[in-house]
Amino acid sequence: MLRRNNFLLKPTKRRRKKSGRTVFQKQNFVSKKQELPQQVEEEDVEEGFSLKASAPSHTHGVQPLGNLYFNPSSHNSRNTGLGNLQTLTDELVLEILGFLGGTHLGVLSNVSKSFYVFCNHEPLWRNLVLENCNGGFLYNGSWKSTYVSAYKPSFSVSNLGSSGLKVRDFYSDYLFQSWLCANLEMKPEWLERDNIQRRKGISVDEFVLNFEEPNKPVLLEGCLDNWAALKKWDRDYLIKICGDIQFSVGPVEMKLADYFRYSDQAREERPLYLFDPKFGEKVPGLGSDYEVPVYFDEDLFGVLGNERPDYRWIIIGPAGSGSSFHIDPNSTSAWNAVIKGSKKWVLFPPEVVPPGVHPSPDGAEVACPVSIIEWFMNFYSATRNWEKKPIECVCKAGEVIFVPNGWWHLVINLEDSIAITQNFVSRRNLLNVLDFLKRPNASALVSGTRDRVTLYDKFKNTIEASFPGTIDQLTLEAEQKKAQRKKLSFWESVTDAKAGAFTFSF
Ligand SMILES: O=C(O)CCC(=O)C(=O)O
Repeated sequence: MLRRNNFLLKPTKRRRKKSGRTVFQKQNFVSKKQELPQQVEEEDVEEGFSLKASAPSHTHGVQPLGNLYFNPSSHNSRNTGLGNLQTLTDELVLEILGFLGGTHLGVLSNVSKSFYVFCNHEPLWRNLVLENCNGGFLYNGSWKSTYVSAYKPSFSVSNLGSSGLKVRDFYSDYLFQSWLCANLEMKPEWLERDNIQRRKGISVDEFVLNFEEPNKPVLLEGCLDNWAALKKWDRDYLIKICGDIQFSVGPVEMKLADYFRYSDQAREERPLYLFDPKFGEKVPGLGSDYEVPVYFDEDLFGVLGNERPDYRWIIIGPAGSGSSFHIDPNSTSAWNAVIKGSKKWVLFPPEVVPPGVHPSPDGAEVACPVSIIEWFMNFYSATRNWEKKPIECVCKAGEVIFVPNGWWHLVINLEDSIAITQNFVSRRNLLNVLDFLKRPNASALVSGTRDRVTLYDKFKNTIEASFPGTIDQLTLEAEQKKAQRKKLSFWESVTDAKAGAFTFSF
């Protein structure tokens, strides 16, 4: 994960700038619940960012580093309060504090204003809770107060977390950006572009010909109309049917009621996301409330029965939660159906790596911005002038998006959302999947199964036994297509050369 050290909110046309450093005044960020300060001019508001209605009015007083230049004394209490540690970057200070337990963090927060701010950094307390409580926590307005009420129940938690002290003259881009990303509304211009193809009532053949075969995304409307889930799945129903069953939520397991308690209150940059691949086995009633849309009926991994890699997930999360850029596992394609809420999608074709995303050469790891909102702030506008623009849309309840194999995608929930997604292998991507499974670094690449290395042989042999001759037939067809493409590009090259020669001789 990358976090930009310098504050990189786009300073486009912003006039308050000194000494080349980006300057942000908190007044430029307009909270719905806050009155606009008098001195904020209208253009600033239009070009600026809006804060969520629920955003706390300050983050212990932390200001972006550029604002230091407005301070006549040039005094940064971040440094004075850290003593000899002031030469360390903010990330390093936080990394060191991450080794401490809750008691020591609490004690250290009393040493100076600076330690107060650092030691109250919510992600430190989040880690402590997630490492120690393993899902047995009841979220209590902030991570610090959740920790304290779980481990120091005799303490009063009313003065903890975001309602704490406000420190003067503390400047840090890192801490400011972390607060900003947790509290920023999606800008309307990030949601405007809607260039995905939409279809309603098309036949399976049309879907295969126009979208699956050419590996293009499409948004399908009206194909969930018979899903019971669409009518039944509200919060009360889900809590009732799921009872005490625990679901995967990031690194922990949680009961649904406890997760909703968390997601109702959480205001953070990367909200925990409920993403469970075993929901159908855990609560069979959930599995029977939906059926696979007819376009995705063929799923060849099905030949492996219970030994297939994870393939279906229930996904629940609040506004701001989502999935940062990735390509789906094992070269599968996917569909994602929204049951409640709505999701903003940004997709790039396999040959275009999204800006700000850095896959390792073997594809096993991807470095990307710390959060989805940070990607929008720092990289989204770069795609405006790209020739190969991303495919984008907002997928609403009752709609399904087809995500072809190999496509990069990012998803952010625009409101509390519930969705089902399934990854699948049809004849159109069987050869891709087999190629992927037999890569030399399969043990690092293959996911959702313990059989990372043996999966290739197992899958290939079972397909051959179940559908004899299919792999050979698909291989032959692929070779024929390749030869045809080569022929075409020969004629294209002749035409190009001619055109070039013509231009030259003119
Ligand atoms: O957050 C989501 O709904 C998207 C999930 C996703 O991208 C995936 O399952 O690959």
